[in-house]
Amino acid sequence: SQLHYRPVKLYDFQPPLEDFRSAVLEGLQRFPKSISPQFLYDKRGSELFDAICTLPEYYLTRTEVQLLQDHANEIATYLGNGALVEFGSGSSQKVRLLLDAAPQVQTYIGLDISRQHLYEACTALAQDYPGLEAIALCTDYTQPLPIAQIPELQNRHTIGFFPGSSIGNLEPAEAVKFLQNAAVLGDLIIGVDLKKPASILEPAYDDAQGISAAFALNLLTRINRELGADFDLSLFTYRARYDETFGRIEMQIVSLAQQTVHIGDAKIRFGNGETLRTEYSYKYTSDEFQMLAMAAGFQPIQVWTDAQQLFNIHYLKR
Ligand code: AVI
Repeated sequence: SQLHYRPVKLYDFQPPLEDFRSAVLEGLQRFPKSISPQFLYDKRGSELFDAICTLPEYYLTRTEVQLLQDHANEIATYLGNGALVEFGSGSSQKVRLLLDAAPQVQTYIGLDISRQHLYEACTALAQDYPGLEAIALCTDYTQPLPIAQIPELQNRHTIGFFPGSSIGNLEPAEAVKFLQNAAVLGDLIIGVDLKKPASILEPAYDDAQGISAAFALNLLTRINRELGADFDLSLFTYRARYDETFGRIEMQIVSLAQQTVHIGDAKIRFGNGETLRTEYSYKYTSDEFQMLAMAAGFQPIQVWTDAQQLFNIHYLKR
């Protein structure tokens, strides 16, 4: 059959399995235990995250999508004909709202750690936008970008797009580092979840259907499968709490017993009630986030907010 779209080019800088093993062992030997949220996104994890985005309690996605819809034309005027670079592109759904409003954009580069999910999403995008050059860049976006190895990123006008408030999963110092890396490319359109009462935030991260819990606990399933571990999923539970002092949700897996888990040759002990942090999700007021952006060398020039003051989209000029 005839190809009706340009094939997607894949640049694969996916970190090796060894990095997963050492990160898991290192994180489980720490106190308190913690593992970086990037490892939540295996195939199943990416699917569960997509399910979270449609939950009634998880207001973030629908609010941001509405903001993008309401302001697409204005945002498009900022885009010009630059290449769009999306950080943590996942299913590449939100960027469609920008592409619809900015048909002059000819190149899309999706950046994500989850290779298969990324490639499928970029292919679907290429099929739906036949004129578009879609490029899949599998990499850890918290690290400096391998720009020297990607001709499509060199000597051209690019605009970053970082929706979903994923910046909130980085600690503030890491967030500044990320922003400094992103500024190497150009301006940035970034979604940021606002501070709000715990009564709204906590259900968003611990929903009635238990999808948020399944998303976190899937990390243990992944460790069992990929690293040959023996986590007993019935002996762990999930918890999400808003810490107002730090302005962050803390997501944890909690051990329901004193127990020892094996990962290959390593033995990891858990006390009864001991926690393993899977994620922080920092929340920022508009002013707080703009300070952070300025610390990274950006100049905040526009911010869009919904009527309920739930979510911000910032336009940052480099
Ligand atoms: C991807 N990131 C912005 C989500 C958040 O809201 O912090 C991750 C998430 N984890 C559980 N629910 C959502």
